[in-house]
Amino acid sequence: MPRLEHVGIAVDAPEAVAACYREVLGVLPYKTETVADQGVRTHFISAGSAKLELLEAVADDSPVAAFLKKRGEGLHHLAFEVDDIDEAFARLQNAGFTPLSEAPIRGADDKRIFFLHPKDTHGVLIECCQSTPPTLTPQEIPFREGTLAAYERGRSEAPTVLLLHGAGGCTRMDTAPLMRRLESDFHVLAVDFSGHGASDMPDASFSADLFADNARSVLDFFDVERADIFGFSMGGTMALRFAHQHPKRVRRLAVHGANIDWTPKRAKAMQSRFNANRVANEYPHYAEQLDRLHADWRTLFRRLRAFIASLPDRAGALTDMAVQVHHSTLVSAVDRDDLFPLEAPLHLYRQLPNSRLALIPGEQHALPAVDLNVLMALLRTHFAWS
Ligand code: CMX
Repeated sequence: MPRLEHVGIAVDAPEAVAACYREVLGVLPYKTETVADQGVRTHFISAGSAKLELLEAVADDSPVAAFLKKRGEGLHHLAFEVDDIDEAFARLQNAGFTPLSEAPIRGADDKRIFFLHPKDTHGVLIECCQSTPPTLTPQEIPFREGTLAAYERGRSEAPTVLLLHGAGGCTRMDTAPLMRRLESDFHVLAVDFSGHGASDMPDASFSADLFADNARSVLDFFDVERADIFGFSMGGTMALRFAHQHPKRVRRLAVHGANIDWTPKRAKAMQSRFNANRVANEYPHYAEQLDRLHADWRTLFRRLRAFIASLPDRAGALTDMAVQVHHSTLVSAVDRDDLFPLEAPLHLYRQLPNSRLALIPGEQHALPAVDLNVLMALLRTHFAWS
């Protein structure tokens, strides 16, 4: 179902309006962006699950200037996020609505948008929008003999959340959509683990210490003393590892799809996902994506298989570690995960001394398949808890 993404408000003086919402909501705009071809400057304010978009005219002949002249400051449009903007455009046009452009166009905030004529929508201008993947430019961080790729969004004065992706994934594959959703309230950092994405392949073999050290290097580089950490799957285990090693540097934790109870069966199931020849032969589209996103995914897969093979011997040590992580931790998973059984999140939840459990309806382990609205609502509640 489309979700209310933002409310557009036409304003004469953005500073005065921002000061007003500071009183009402307690926050200031987190981002300003000019959409030159529409003659408008946008100022985004976080309002929980949706945003306010203050619209300031930057050209006298712009539609927002005309709107302000005719109606004065006030509600300009409601924007609903849809899953497939082209499908929504065709469907609503066929249903008799009048789109105000010939096709979806570029909007603010890395979105594709279109408007519907208010004559068909009872006088309210309605926008449909779809987020496009953000332009993520990595920053190179020195790490041991090579570099790590790290990503930063949001305001650096806001509380920091560090996002850790899963084995064989990377920021662009796994955690980028979360960066976009969290950037309005948090200073969001993400890193490609060693050997993943745009980070260098390390000389050392893969280990929990190596990946936890990746997390430490990112926080050090951005001068962040303490952060909330979200980790998906292997990233979840690394978040726990980091919190265990550096308890003072972590405020809260959230782990999704993580497993610490490594039986030989679970290790085998995970390893079979990293069979490079099978992926190349049976899933050519996935292989193309891996080619694009990792420097050398075949070597990455080979080294992950070796790392995963070592995990059943470490299951006891991982459980010993978990019982000592006292941070408030949200353990989440999909209820019919196709990789790990329900016992995996339950085990982790029971070992962690200060954890909450959330199950999200779903069948696929992969983070991009999880209902982002549900996961975001859980994360916002968990991380914003004072
Ligand atoms: N509320 C109610 N009615 C509105 C309206 C509004 N905010 N804006 C326009 N209308 C009405 C107009 O009065 C007009 O009515 P009539 O046909 O009866 O005269 C009709 O809708 C069409 O408006 P228009 O300006 O003549 O049509 P255009 O196709 O030239 O432009 C629109 C339509 C909505 C794109 C433009 O008016 C506008 O507001 N542009 C700014 C868009 C904007 O906010 N961009 C920032 C980024 C958006 C984002 O990413 O969220």
